[in-house]
Amino acid sequence: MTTPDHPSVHPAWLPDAATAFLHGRTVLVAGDGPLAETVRGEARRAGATLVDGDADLVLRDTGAVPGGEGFVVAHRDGRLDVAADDDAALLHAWFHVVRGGTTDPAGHPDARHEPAHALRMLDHWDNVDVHPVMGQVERGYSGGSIFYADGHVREDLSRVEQYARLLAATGVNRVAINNVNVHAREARLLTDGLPDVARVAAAFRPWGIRVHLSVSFASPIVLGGLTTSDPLDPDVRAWWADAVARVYAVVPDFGGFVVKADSEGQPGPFAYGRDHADGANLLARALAPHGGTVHWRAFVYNHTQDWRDRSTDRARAAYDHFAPLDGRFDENVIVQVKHGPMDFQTREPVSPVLAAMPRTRLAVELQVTQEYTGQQRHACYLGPWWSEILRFRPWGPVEGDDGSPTVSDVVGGAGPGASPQVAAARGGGIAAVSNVGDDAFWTGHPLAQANLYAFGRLAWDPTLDPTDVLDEWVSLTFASPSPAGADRTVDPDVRAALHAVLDDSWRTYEAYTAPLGVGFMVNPGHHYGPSVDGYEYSPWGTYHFADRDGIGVDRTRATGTGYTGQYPAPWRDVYESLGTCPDELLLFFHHVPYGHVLHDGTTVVQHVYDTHFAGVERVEGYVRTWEGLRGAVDDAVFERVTERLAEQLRSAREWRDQVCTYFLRASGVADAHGRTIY
Ligand code: GCW
Repeated sequence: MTTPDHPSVHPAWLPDAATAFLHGRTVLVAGDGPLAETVRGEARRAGATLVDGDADLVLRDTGAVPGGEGFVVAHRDGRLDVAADDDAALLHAWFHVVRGGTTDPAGHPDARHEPAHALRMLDHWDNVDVHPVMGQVERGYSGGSIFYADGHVREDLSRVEQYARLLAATGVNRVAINNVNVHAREARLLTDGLPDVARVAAAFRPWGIRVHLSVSFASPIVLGGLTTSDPLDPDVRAWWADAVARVYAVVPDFGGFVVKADSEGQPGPFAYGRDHADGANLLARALAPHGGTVHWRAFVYNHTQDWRDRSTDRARAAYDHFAPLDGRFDENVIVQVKHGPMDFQTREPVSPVLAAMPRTRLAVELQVTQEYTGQQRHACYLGPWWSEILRFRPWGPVEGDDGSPTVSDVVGGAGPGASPQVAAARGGGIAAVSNVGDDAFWTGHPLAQANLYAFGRLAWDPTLDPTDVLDEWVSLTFASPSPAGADRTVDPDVRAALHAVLDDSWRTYEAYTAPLGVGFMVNPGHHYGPSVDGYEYSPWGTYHFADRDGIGVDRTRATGTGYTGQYPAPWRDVYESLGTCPDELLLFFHHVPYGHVLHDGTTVVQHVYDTHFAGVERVEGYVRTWEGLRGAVDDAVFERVTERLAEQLRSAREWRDQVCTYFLRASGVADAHGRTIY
């Protein structure tokens, strides 16, 4: 289960068996420069023979679209001939062929492929130092950082090179290498850490990936010795211009900055009576001459709310702060919006900010690291969740597909009313928090690799079926050893078992955790495991308001916080009405009695009992299914997954029992099926 470069590291979706079909094939790579060289290196590594003339596979960099990432697959004389727009496209084309698992032209229909989004970015919440509370990787469940050790960037970056290779194979093209909560040590990556940042950038560069840094808005003070970081102060502007110039001097293809400002204690423009557009544009103007962008996060809310204060609704915050600023952000600012209005819950509505800023480049932010979805101890394949989000139509229709714009269209710069600048820039794309650490399996739970893989693939093409994406991942990761040059195969039992465990695992997780979109109910701080009232009297704005009669948050315009009014039609009305609000979001939008009847005819309280018992039974099924793979998959993978599934089952039972008991005690309503509730 190891890779040649790192004997202790799992090869993830690029084991040698995945490329064995290329062994002995002739490959012509026509193109110059480092990326073409990378492709040649991959061909050699796969055991192909590089030739100058006729070949089984021809990959040509046509240079037809400078900076373009698309490529055309065609057949010429019964062989595969791929014409790539530019050098990065050559690399994408190579991995496209690898995914196909065959050089038989019949396996590769003639087509043009290109990414839906120009920016496909992973954000690392890695700290250089080990943070006393959050550890080295904030919300990291895969060990320490692959970038940093012993207080600085690692000497040996071969692991980062392998990571870059894996990411390139999924289509990711940007990586931010440090936490958005920028502590003192990490702030210095921008100054004395630059030679190290340059080394990391060099590790990613051959794989077509550009590096970004998270920066502190207070940098002029903490690094520059100024007395202010007021965005309108000329000295502050000059400081940023110099700081940025120094970055580009050592990293000429630097991507730009990621900024969390005025959020959860991070410094920002509010201290100077300025707004987020002032703050973002300050950095944007420093970066613009060099071609860099600012990813400015919209995750801004009051995290010191008094739970007694029923007038403040955290869900409203991002829209209230950002929607009025539409049109004020510079062209190289991307406002990065969490997919939901709260915080990466297992189920949330799509953020209304995504439908409210047509004159701003928007990126949607997903969370690959499983903070609220089982922390890589639970198998939870998030592809279906992201697919729902990216395909969601903020302007309707509620059901079906009439070609109306989706979230993916919006962040691709093609939403309704998109300004010419937003359209020309193709929006802000897709970003996600990485789930990778220095763990031997990269992601702690070996099956969590599927989430990383699926993120890249869905960012490239959000119309892909997430189950098909999972199948691709299975085919690569669990490829059977095969004779050199033979088409790739996978043991059908392994394939079937992985689908049985993962296809519906997100819905399973939803079933045994917080019900009907109410969210949270997790242990405060670390966010693992059930605690129904854990956040109920906290300052974080995440409440369920359960009492003896009912539960849920009234976010209607009629009687609640008015949050439903942040959506355009039809959703503002669909969510407003109890009759039309989708069941899975019921408690997000409404406070209802326990006896409220859902669309399927069950009451809320009976639904809670039923889903929690069913969810645990499904996990019991996963355990049995996986046990059937003993000997059929790599032993180390088998053992690690077995251990994680045991914990998932323990935890799912804990969730079931705490949530069911809570609802029984609160409502006094017995389970219609008489199951044991404590
Ligand atoms: O989900 C929350 C996390 C924080 C995180 C924050 C954010 C990096 O609990 O750990 O901080 O979101 O997205 O900024």
